Amino acid sequence: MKKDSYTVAIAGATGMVGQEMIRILEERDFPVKELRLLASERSAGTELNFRGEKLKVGALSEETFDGVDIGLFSPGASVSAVYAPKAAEAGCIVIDNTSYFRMDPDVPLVVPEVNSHAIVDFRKKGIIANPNCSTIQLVLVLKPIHDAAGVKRVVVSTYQAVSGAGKEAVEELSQQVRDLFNLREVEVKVFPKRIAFNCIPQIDVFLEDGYTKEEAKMMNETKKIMEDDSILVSATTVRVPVFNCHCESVNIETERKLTPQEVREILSEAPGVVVMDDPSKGVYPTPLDASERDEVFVGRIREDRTIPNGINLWIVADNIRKGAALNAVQIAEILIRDYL
Ligand code: NAP
Ligand code: 3JM
Repeated sequence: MKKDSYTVAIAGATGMVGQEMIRILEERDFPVKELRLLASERSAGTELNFRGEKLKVGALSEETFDGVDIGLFSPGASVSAVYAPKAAEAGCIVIDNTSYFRMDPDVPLVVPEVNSHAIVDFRKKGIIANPNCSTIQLVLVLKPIHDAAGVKRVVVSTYQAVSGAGKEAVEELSQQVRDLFNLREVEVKVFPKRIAFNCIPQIDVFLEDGYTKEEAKMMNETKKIMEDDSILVSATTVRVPVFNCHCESVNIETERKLTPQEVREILSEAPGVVVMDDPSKGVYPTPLDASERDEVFVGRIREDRTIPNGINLWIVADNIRKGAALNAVQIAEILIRDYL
């Protein structure tokens, strides 16, 4: 059903990810015929801007997806679990940002620069999953290294921004900082501990094996996207008091040796990746460099001298953009270009 323009719904439109989706659809001139904005009952009736027009937000609970071509979902995992299949049933192709469907073998898990060919499997359930933000920026860098030298093992530690935990989490960091500077009592609601001037080695819930669910997502999703279960991945995920952009310190062991210069060359050709690596001039990426940018930035590329074929590097990306909303819209662009 090739069309000139499409009816698009955003479920979770008032959230951090949903609002970025609205901006990205507009910025990239996605062929939208009609945009339906949906959230919970709480924000039904509020208005958001799209292409200079005010659009009213509706309640997802009452929504039918008849006539909707593409649904961009980020209303939380338990809500997607219920509404994504309903939407798909009505003929809407769902691109879901939550963790709920990611490991379903009948749902493709897609990062366009890495495995866009997997999109075809949307035909199985009408759902395409968008990976976790920390996974997306990792695989964009791992894939070209894997193609060049075979990745055997990855040890990754993350430094994740509060924006990844939603709008209330962003407000919690601001409020705690204001309260601390005004000698007021600090309230802890969203995060398990105070986040202002702190680091929390817990993202999402703990599993029985001592890992967190966020760590499990990174380890499992990386193998699925790279289509290689032999890659060993060990992750530690940490929330830090940064507003936007996730950072990752990554140790990579490869089958064949690569020098840091070869890695720089490989990554400078990689789609969606920018090498920012000149330590003698103080050049390396930080969250302030990557915020509101589409690309994934890499620096601090150096040899791990403790093993024969090891590389250490540092990855930074805008977790709300490439880590969520942009990746979803890129999937939608390929969907309409190649499959509809
Ligand atoms: P957020 O800022 O807290 O926004 C949550 C959104 O979901 C709001 O629009 C909210 O509407 C809506 N919502 C909540 N409960 C709902 C319900 N029962 N029915 C309909 N809508 C409901 O969170 P966010 O940062 O945008 O993230 C939203 C979700 O996206 C996360 O839970 C996660 O699953 C996913 N996510 C994915 C990535 C990724 O890596 N791909 C990154 C971040 C988040 P109201 O305004 O009405 O409350
Ligand atoms: C990022 O409703 C929920 O439990 C959502 C929790 C969540 C997720 C998730 O599991 O979908 C918050 C922030 C993610 C994610 O991308 O995995």
